[in-house]
Amino acid sequence: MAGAPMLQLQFMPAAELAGQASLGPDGVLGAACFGIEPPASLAALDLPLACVRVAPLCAGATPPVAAVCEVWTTAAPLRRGEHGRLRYRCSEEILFGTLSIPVADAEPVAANMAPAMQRAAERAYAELFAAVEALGFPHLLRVWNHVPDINGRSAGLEHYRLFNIGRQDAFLAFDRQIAGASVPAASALGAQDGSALVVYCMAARRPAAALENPRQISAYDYPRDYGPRAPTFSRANLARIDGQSVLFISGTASIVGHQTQHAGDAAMQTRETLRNIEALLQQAARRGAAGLRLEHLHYKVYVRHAHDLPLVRAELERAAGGGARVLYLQADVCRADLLVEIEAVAFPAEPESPC
Ligand code: 3EB
Repeated sequence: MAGAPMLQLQFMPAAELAGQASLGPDGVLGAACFGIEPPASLAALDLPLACVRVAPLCAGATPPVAAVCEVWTTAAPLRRGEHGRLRYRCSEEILFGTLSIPVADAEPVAANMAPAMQRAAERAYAELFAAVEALGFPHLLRVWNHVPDINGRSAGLEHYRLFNIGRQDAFLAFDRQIAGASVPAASALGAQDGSALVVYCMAARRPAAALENPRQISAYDYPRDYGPRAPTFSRANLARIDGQSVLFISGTASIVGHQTQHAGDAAMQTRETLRNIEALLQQAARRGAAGLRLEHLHYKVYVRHAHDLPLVRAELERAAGGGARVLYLQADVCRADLLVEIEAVAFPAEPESPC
């Protein structure tokens, strides 16, 4: 539709976002910056900006790119604000928000002696739910989670597993479903020597539809082998925002059923991951988002070992073509045997109108 306030996603060097007058910051709904140190000029903008201590992998870039951004823009009128620790911007229909919770001083939500990481996760989600409910955007569509030292352990449990306990407790405390169509899409990755849990999200006034992958057991039904509480996320979410269909594909890995496939082989893990993403595109097609192919997607690719980048990139380019928009990042993935995780966003075409 001509003139519709379309939601868009762009990847760019941080310096470009900091310097690009045409982008706003007025037209920017929100952004995430991936780098060991975001440029001060960016941090100074009055913008909800998730600062994630994850290194970009921009092979061959001269000069080397120190920080890259994921930038969400819309032509819809925006409001901005803060609610507790959540910084946000919102249009009439969608809210982008971010918050950062220092793990060590996370206060318990309930009177409990849980390890700091579990408390931080429960705090983060409790503050997120309180904010989006108060602001009138109660439907969480998509959440990105960056957990410091995600594969490290405290109190005998991996930090990712502690994170899962705290996240699920917050869902339960806010009377939210922990399975089914209202569960948000998500990614959960590590962050380098950071001390804070960084969460950013998209939330909406109206509900969207979660999708699951028939090749995989729903994450919220994982058996206890992966931790005392299952992860609370859906495989994808299909929403309509500001006159635009948006498909959020969660962080996706080389998992079939509930088991990791191809341990130790980054190329084969990438292929299996792309098969899972294709299965999600088929599910989306059955819900009306027809015609989506791998080459149409925007990707973020998290590679555990930077030296696997050429293998991973070759597989993605073989499947999605050399022209796909891709942000490669070096990050730890939530299972120790996973070498790569890929998330994606697509903007399905509108159904043909009869006139
Ligand atoms: C998986 O499929 C891989 O805990 O929010 C992917 C996306 C993964 C989101 C999360 C975890 C999460 O289980 C890991």
